[in-house]
Amino acid sequence: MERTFAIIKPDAVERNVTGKVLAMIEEGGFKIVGMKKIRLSKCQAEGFYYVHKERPFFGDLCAFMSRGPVIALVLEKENAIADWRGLMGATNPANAEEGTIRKALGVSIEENTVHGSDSPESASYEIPYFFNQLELV
Ligand code: IDP
Repeated sequence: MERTFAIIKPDAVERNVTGKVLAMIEEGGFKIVGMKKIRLSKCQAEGFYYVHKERPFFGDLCAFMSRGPVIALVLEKENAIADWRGLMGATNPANAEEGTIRKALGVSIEENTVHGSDSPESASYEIPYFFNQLELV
């Protein structure tokens, strides 16, 4: 079993499609082992996305991620990291395949509905950024 970290981003929470995303997660065979609704400060978003700090969209991305509540999740499954990236779809919803969350619900390359760890190293940073051991069941 492998764990990955996911976020349902502010665009999805604002549009009341949280339940649709959670349904796709469960239908995809993932177990939700941690879940919380929180609102990040700009500073917390910057800490979460520090690997992107040199990219031109970093400021806009952190403003977007802190503009409203998000759902933070830890998902468990065999091959969870790669399978969750597959279910999310391409970063730009315009390029995402049928059946993916970003194809179904994404708005733009920035407001693309979901986040997922891209490697075991990322998951090891991102899971404890949001959850302590007692919150993972
Ligand atoms: P990923 O979320 O598919 O792994 P990354 O390249 O790691 O994509 O980018 C992180 C997040 O930054 C994306 O999910 C998206 O919200 C935002 N982003 C990526 N590229 C752009 C861009 O060109 N313009 C604006 N926002 C972007």
